[in-house]
Amino acid sequence: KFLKQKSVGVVGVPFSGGQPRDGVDQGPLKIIEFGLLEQLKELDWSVKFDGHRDYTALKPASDPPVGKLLNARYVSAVTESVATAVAAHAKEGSLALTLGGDHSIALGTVSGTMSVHPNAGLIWVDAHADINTPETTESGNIHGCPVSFLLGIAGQIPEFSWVKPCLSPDRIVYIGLRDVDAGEKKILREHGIKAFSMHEVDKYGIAKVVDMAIQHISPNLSRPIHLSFDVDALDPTVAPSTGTPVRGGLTFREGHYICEAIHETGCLVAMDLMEVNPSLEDDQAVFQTVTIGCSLVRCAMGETLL
Ligand code: B3U
Ligand code: MN
Ligand code: MN
Repeated sequence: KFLKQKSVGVVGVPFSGGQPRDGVDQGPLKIIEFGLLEQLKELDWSVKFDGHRDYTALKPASDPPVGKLLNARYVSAVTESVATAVAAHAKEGSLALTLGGDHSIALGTVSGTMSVHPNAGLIWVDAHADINTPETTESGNIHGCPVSFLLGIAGQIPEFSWVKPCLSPDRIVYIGLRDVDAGEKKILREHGIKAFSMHEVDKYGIAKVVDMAIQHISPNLSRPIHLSFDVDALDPTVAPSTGTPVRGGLTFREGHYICEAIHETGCLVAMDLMEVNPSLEDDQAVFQTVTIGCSLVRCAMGETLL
């Protein structure tokens, strides 16, 4: 409906600067290695992939904290480049699929999507709200902050001057939350942001939750949808290899159901798969996490059970 052709532009972002743990930059390489591109071709997508990006040239020689924010200059440069890459795919009428890397990257992906589809709705599937401001963040890790930048509530940070507020509080919805900082809860409340935590998933069931979430950000399927999927939304028993696992997450089927239902809307224009860290846990855990990542993407892009 909002795409010009059944074509996907894949952006591989081997970047970990939005958080302290090494290895999440290897996520996109592992996912591609496991055959995701071939799997998407099987589903009749025409696939464009120019290889993983190399951001070493963007790394500043010195990147001292900006207030509490860590690696601010590096994160800013990388996410600006991601925004350009995603926007280019979107302009051509292709679906933009970004493989991370840590979730700070979504500052770029969502900016890129919104530059072409300015009224798009954002579905953020995550254990965390990632909506800390430079003021409220306790960790200083920017992967906990991208949503505040997108909403324009992060204040003026000169290092991020390229970021334009491109999201309104009524065009984002969360699914899967269970580890939200006190400051973030306050922001969610004050801005009236719709969020389905694991409590609501338990209460209503995943089908009803996804239905309400879609209806909220794309009433009667009137708006394009950007799906930003953090694998830590899944329970650590099904996706163990991620930097900040939190117990009590989405089951294997709940994660897939979200992607299947979003595919059925016909409104998906962009997807992020973030926070797969192949250096955490053992080989079997990495295999589980990478394969579930691939199958979530396939389901969002049209794979069905029957
Ligand atoms: N809210 C905390 C923790 C966190 C956010 N995202 C992840 N962890 N993955 C923070 O650091 O802002
Ligand atoms: Mn996240
Ligand atoms: Mn998370």
